Amino acid sequence: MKTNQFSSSSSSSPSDRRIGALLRHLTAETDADRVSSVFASPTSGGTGGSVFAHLVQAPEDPILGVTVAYNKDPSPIKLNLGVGAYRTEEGKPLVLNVVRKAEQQLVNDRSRIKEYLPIVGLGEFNKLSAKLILGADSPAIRENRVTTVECLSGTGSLRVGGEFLARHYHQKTIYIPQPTWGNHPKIFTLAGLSVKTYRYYDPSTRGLNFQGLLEDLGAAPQGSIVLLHACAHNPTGVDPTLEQWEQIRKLMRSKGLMPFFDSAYQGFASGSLDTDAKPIRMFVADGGELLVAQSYAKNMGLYGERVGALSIVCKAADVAGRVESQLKLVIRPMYSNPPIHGASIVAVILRDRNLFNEWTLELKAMADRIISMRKQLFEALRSRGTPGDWTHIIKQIGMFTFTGLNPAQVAFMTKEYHIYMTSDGRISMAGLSSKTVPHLADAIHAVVTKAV
Ligand code: PLA
Repeated sequence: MKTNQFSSSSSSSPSDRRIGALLRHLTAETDADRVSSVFASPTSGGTGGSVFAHLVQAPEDPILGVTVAYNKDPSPIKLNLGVGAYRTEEGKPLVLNVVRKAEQQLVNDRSRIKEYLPIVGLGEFNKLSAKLILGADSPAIRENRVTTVECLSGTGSLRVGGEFLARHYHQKTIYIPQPTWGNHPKIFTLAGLSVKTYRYYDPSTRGLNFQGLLEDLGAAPQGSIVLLHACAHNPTGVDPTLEQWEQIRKLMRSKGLMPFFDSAYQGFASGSLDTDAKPIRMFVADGGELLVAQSYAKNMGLYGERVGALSIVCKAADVAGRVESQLKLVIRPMYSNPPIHGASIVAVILRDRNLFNEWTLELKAMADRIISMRKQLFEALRSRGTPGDWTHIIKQIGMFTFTGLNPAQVAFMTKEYHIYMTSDGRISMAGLSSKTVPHLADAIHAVVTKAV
């Protein structure tokens, strides 16, 4: 401990000691002084005002706040199409059968303990997660050039990856699509990166602005980081075709742009885990480096277990080892080490061929139900003669439809029909059911014919 220059240490001179004693005398407090200064201190009890009194009420989160408002609504016909959370035809949250089986296995195993995991999480989970996203025959895995760390779902994986890049990558700018998931800019800014956007969605076609995307990435400074949605783009439901992905890959590699994939919906776009991972695997196949954040929230329905992984594909095994050592320095002061339960569920399912196959069937059933909701909603609007071209409802991919409804129209639907959705007009198709489609179609019909 550093000592005050006037404190009486054995090495100080007699004059220093005298000055020290004088200082202590002049600043001496009585017990009564100490008690009264405790009460005068702003953090103590008593009559003083709160040190937080100046705080303004923060707004609710644009996505999770929709659920807060929904929960407060007493209406029996209310419908939550805000957050991207899968619901059954009965409108109930779903725990997958394979997840129940895996949990039962875990509970029955009396040898299981609750010790801390390593900083990088559950080793088997990490290996299996890399295989799931990169492919079992991935050259990068074979050559040991991938490091995977368990993180707190997709969000945590993005945050850890972002902070790692901010500390160790030469370019600090990340380009995110316009629009994108609303949490992206916040995550990356707080991780220490500077956030810019690239054109992605064209409202006039309700499709991809591919030319704008190529122009913006082409104009990005050499080496910039680029956030790419692996599949089922949120909120637009618009994905590049494989041919377009190939062009994006070529352009990015020619400019040394660093791909950072966000894979929050693997299996939810096409119903196939491998098909949905193709864009990532194209980038791995060229031997270049990249990051990928994986989430098991949606595809295994493990939302609240917070289970995900960050993989960094490197050019060589020794680099991957050093990258991992640095990831540990990012994670340790953030949350020390990740939780054990969710990762164990995933590991049980991924390691067992039968459970894995069962999972793919359940996943496909969820994806198919969402696709059937698209068809039903489209048909319902057509049968009502609702003005406008609604084909984007069946063309868009994944959990969401980006309806094109504006904030005023959304507000009307919430007020008059108790339908809750984000103000950008995004609806979670996974929250719909055959029973609720007519109600939603009535609301959309009313709002577009009413000229809100
Ligand atoms: N990336 C994208 C593109 C997402 O849409 C989401 C979740 C995540 C990452 C993070 O998910 P995780 O941390 O739970 O794994 N988006 C949701 C939920 C489904 C949310 O906003 O938190 C959404 O409604 O947009």
